[in-house]
Amino acid sequence: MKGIVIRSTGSWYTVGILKGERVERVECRIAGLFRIKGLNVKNTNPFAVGDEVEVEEDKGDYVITKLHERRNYIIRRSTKLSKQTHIIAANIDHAYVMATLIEPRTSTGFIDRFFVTAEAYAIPASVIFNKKDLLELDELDYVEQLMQLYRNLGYGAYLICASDEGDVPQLQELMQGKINLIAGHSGVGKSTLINALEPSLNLKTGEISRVHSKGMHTTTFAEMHELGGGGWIIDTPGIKELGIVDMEKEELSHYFPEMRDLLGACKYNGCLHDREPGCAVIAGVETGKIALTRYECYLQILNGEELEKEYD
Ligand SMILES: Nc1nc2c(ncn2[C@@H]2O[C@H](COP(=O)(O)OP(=O)(O)OP(=O)(O)O)[C@@H](O)[C@H]2O)c(=O)[nH]1
Ligand SMILES: [Mg+2]
Ligand SMILES: [Zn+2]
Repeated sequence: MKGIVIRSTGSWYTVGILKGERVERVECRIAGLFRIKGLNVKNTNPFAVGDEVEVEEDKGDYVITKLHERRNYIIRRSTKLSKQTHIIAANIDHAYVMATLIEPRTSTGFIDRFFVTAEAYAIPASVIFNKKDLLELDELDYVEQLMQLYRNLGYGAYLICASDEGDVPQLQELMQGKINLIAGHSGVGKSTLINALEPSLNLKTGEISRVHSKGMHTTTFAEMHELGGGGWIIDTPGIKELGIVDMEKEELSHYFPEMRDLLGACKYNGCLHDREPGCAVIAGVETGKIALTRYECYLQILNGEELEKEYD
């Protein structure tokens, strides 16, 4: 039977099997990792939410026996400097990163890294700025500017208050009929938004720590939830960082849409747009065509510990 991984706790997987219009849920174990084709042992989770799998029944037990090829996925380094990787979710139609200016603070670098990761598999992506109600006028201006920047790059950008019913229908419409992923730091309001989209889910939400202004890691497993109007949304546990993986230095600029268009114009083949003379990207930053925050994030990823140093 073919199914889709709806929830993964690490040792048990809930797989949804389509029975006509209905999705039947079965609890599965794995048949023995090394007998399953197509698994990458560097991943901390052999199966991710969204994976399409084959399930067999064995004396009342359900066992996953095969992983179908992934159409795409969002992956990150498990911890800083770790060689292990973690697939956040697979087979996604639209990837949303939720960001907040305060309680907790999300940096533009985090948003940019998320978009780079989505670009690598050409997954349409958007940013949802949440907790609009907490923002002062100058902060609202700043968010508007960021939203304009991201829209100009081809991403969706929304500003909402997840607890305000009026803000939800626009997202409901966008998410209909698709497999949607929502990721972000702990406490930004991912589960709160999903509850607003689908109140019957009644997902657990958590307070923000007064001391650190950060979330308390309330959601602990990624899980896919069915939307009433059709489609799915994948709630994920809050993540601190988004280490970029599976990417070489020369590839990186291809995942910045504003750089992609200029790449042929650099003087040197294999220009990394760092300090090279005649670099069209650096010229683009100087004329303001490329936002400085975006370029700075590019350099951080390029020169950080994240990418394999194949060309050094
Ligand atoms: N003021 C305000 N608070 C919000 C809003 N959205 C969510 N919150 C609050 O933020 C806190 C964290 O919300 P959660 O939905 O648990 O956050 P999360 O992103 O799911 O966090 P993790 O599961 O830990 O990753 C809760 O106390 C929510 O009530 C909002 O738009 N405005
Ligand atoms: Mg949550
Ligand atoms: Zn260049």
